[in-house]
Amino acid sequence: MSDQKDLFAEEPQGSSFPSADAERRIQALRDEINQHNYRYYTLDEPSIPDAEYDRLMRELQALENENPQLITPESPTQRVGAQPLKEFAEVVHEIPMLSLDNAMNAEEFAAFYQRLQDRLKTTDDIEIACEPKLDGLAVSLLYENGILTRAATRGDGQTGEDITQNVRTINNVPLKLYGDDIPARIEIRGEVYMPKAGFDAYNEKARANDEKVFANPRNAAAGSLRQLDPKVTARRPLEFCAYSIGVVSDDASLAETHSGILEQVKTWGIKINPEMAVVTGLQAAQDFFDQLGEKRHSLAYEIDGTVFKVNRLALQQELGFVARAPRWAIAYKFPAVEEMTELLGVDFQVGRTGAITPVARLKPVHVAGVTVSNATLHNMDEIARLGVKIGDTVIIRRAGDVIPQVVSVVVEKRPADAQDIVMPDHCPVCDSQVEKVDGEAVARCTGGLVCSAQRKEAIKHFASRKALDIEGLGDKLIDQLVDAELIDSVDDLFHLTLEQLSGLERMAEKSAQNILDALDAARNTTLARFLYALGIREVGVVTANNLAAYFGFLNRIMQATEEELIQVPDVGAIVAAHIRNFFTEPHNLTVIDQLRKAGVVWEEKEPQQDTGDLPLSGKTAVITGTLVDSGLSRDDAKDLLQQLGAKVTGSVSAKTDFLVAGEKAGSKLTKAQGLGVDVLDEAAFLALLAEHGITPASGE
Ligand code: 9MJ
Repeated sequence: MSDQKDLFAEEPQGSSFPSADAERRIQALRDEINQHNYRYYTLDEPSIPDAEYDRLMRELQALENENPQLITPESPTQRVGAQPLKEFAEVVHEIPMLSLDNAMNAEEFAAFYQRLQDRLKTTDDIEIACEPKLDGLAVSLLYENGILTRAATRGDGQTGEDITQNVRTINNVPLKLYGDDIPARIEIRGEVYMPKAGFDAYNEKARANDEKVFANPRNAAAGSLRQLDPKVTARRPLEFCAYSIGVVSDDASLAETHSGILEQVKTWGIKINPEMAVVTGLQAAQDFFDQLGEKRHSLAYEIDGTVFKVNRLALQQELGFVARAPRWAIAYKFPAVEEMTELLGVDFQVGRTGAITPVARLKPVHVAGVTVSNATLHNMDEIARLGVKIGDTVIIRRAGDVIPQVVSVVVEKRPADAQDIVMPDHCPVCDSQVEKVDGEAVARCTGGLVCSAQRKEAIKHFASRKALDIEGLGDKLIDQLVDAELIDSVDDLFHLTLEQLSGLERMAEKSAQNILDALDAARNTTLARFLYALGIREVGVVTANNLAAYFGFLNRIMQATEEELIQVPDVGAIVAAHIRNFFTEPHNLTVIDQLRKAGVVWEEKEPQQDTGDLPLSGKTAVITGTLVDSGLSRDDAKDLLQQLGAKVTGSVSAKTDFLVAGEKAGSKLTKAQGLGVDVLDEAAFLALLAEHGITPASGE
């Protein structure tokens, strides 16, 4: 192609010429890093630990620093770094980027299929490529001689914006294609989107920092790509997934089907959607739609429907286009996840730690197959941010299994008598003063254990599965017991009698006895469970485990100073202060004493010392999913990692060194991928253990 830039043709500009060794090593490192990127981002099969990847990148960076004349734009070191733009340049698409017609229900989809058969003058079943419809921003990537030279938004389909600098920061977009038969020039089209875990993590952080939150992952993707400063985009967890090609040079030898082309694109290092399938006939396509609809909420990213495309390119050509959309494709939409309804009022719920959460009471509305009548409003800062008043028409969004959210207010529909939402200054349950600590978004009831709402929540937590696991003692029963004033605090549970229990409404004597038996069994527990059950603020299962492992004895934890506490993995200054405060509160000491007197026991032992020179010392790991092959429980896996010196925490963050992901790994895996955290599957995890002489199958 005449207009191609040959990026390799430039003369070295440095004063000294690099050694051939450096040049070869740089090339080898780039190839190796690209290979790892491909395995990680495209195949989802990471091959090396993070630390090794970092080492390769650092070596490349150092060599490039020494030999700046060898830096090329497609080097993996060059993703971020461009200066902020004043504005985006225009890009005229050589082939317009089409939009898709929609089908909103099965009839409309059947009508589309019928039109295909009519136009193709056939009654035979048609081969259809089925793809999840990603809800992000359509983007075109132009590769010339295998190198990403331009990325553009769809814009109006004819003209888009040049967002090359921003797209270069998306880790799963290869800066250089590799593999065989790459055309001299090829445009790859697809969607840039923000996976749900990245979106949630981003918003959570933004909410905590009082920054702008995104209403949905699509806005998040669009907002992130529209940044003039690529460094901002680089911090957003975006991904690209290809779903078609645009302009392509004559040397290309492409497959004859849409799905075949995408498979080729995949071999060049570009992600395509693993849910994609090819089916034959209307019924099979409708089945794909139904199945994807069921799976939708468990996917790591938002989709708003299924895109169906006639698979054979020859048939696509025969069908042609109308206006801005091809006749051979359709977007068959799922029911909306956003709906409009009215905010009837706001309730204030009191949690275990006294946190008061405003909850929107809504005129019931059907959202994505579920009737929604409540939605969380998080806290008063969120209410201020939304600018919402009682009586407002609001947009509700339901995504996955998360609690429905109020996304925004339709201000034009605000009635004249709309009322401000005011945080009560007294607890709606116990009437104690409500306080708001400066710098914290939450307001809290100061009633402590005087507040029956807090007491109920504390007892529910104590009895819950990961705490003392008292079978049969569910939320409703605890409400009943507190309301009947049979229990006041957790230690009272162990003094309940058969008579008291069976005197409760809808409680047969047999069930009452079962509960007493369960309470008896729960007396034998572990230090970690007991600690977790106490409900100390911000002490979750992982922190409780770490505290138990570090100190070994409850008394040592109770007497530990904040300085000692922060030595424990996962414990920072804030958590240490919460732990200290908890154990200085006389009431808590009484409850612990009473629990011991009631016969609650656990084993205590000297902790194992971490000498700091174990193989995984200094590494932080997270374990998720089920370890099927080894049959190890997550607790066992954790013990083994801890034996090797690793710190094991419960949630993935930028500080996580690696994630062990078993089968059915969910949001932690997506979050890890979003953050670029190294992921070990079970085989890699077992290999890591084996490397350090641990083989669980042989009885380790
Ligand atoms: C999305 N949004 O996932 C197309 N899309 O094809 C898929 N969009 C598309 N295909 C042609 N999977 C125009 C748009």
